[in-house]
This record gives sequence, structure tokens and C-alpha cells, in this order.
Amino acid sequence: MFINGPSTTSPTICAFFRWIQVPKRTDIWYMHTEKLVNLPAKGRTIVVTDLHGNLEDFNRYLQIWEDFEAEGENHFILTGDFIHSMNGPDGSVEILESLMPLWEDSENFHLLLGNHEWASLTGISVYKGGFNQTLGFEFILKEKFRDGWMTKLEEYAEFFKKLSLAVKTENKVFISHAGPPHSIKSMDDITNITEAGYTQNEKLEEILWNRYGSYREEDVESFLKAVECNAMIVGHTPVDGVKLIGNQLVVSSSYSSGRKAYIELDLEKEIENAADLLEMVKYI
Ligand SMILES: [Mn+2]
Repeated sequence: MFINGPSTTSPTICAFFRWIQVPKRTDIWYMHTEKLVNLPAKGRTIVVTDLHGNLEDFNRYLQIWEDFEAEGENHFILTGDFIHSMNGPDGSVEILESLMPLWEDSENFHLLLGNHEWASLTGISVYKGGFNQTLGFEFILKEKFRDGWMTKLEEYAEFFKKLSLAVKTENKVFISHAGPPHSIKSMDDITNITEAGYTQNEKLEEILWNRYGSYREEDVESFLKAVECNAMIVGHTPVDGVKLIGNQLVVSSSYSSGRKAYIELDLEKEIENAADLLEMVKYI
């Protein structure tokens, strides 16, 4: 009765009720801690992989998302490793400062944890060409935030802990930073993946770190069977745009060995295998 209210309800009260009815991630019911995102068979989703601090590419993908978002029930997925530059200027902080409000404000904007965000939140060192990127990131924070750098690092760590680990679409596509993880045997293993903590957690490390060579095409098949999917999309390993490994499509959106690709995945179309995804590949 109160919500419908008399016609004399003040604009402030009306605005308040509009505000509480808008689903936002910050609402308690949404559960910040969910580790698996299930996408319904509606609309399309953009899938973008490893940005590694490349602000210019990030802005291009944001523009693509803004144009795409207007079409209704569409989604945007960033599969992790948005921080830690591999070459060129490091826009990690600028990217994070832009991603956090975008993620808070839209339930169609999905961010997955990558091994580089994991390294930052656990304080475990990751190296590129002998350079300690975990410490390098902290050095950037010290430069930018001075005495406030540790507070900022904690804020980022808390944000990283809220991120999901995988997306499963109703048309049977599994999306994660890396993998397949050998030790994951069911969807429940994904849902509960961080319950064992962020360190010394085999399942988590495998989904964040496994790259071709540490698994074979047969492993992709048995994993897809366990999670009841027909194809998987990962980033993590730099390739020339995209590369098919059996029913896995490896995508490089920014840090790549050649072209920069992303996927415009039709969530309503039947996907029988990873080759069906090739027609949905786009390049910037
Ligand atoms: Mn990675």
C-alpha cells in the first residue's frame, strides 16, 4: 500500500522506491559472491579476453559495448587479466577505476577473475621476462596514490574477490580465463570454487592458469562433458586472434601474437561445437 502510495507522495519518496526496484549488483539478493554466471538464451554477449593494461584497446571495447548495449538484453564479458601490462604503457589503474562502477551499475556487465588479478589479490608474484608484475603494480599504486596506496590495493583485492570465475550460457558455451581444469568434475565444483580459499586451491589455480600443453584436446572433451557444454572460450594464451583446440576456442583481444579478436556470441543460436563460434569472431 505504501509503495503505491497516495498521489501526494513526494518526488523524493517516489525516487527512493524507483531506486530500490532497480536491480543492481549491490543489492543483497544478487549475492556478490556468486562464482558462476548463467546466461539465458536471450540476445547476444560480447566476449573480450586479456587486456593487460592496454587502455586504448579497453576504450575501443567499451565503445563496442556501448553501441551494443542499446539493443536490449545483451551482455558483456571480460574474461580476466585486465591488469599488468605486457608491453607498452600500463593503464591498469585507469581500467580498474573505469570497470568498478560499470560492474556495480549493470547486471549485464560481467567480469571474470584472471591469474593476474589473482596474483594481485593473493600477493603472489607473477613474472614477465624476469619483471615481477605483482610488485610492479604496487609500484604504480605508490606513484599514483602515495600514502593511500595500500588502501587502494586492498580496495582492488576486495573487488577481485567479488569476481566470478566462469560463465555458462544456456546454449552450452563455457567461458573462463583459462583451463580446462582437470580437477573440476561438476558445475557444483565451479559454484563452490573459492570456498577452499584463494591459495593452495588446485581447482582455482587450474581454471586460472592451465594452458595448451598442460592439457590435450581429450581433456577439453571430458571437461565439457562434466559441465554439460559443447564448446568453451578462454583467453590467457596469446594467439593470432583466435585458435581452435578441439572444442575450445582460444581468443586474444588485446595482448596477442598478431590480430586482436573478440566474440559476439549469439545466445539464442544452437552451438554444437567450437567451430560454430568461428562465424561470431570479430576483429578490432
Ligand atoms: Mn592469464
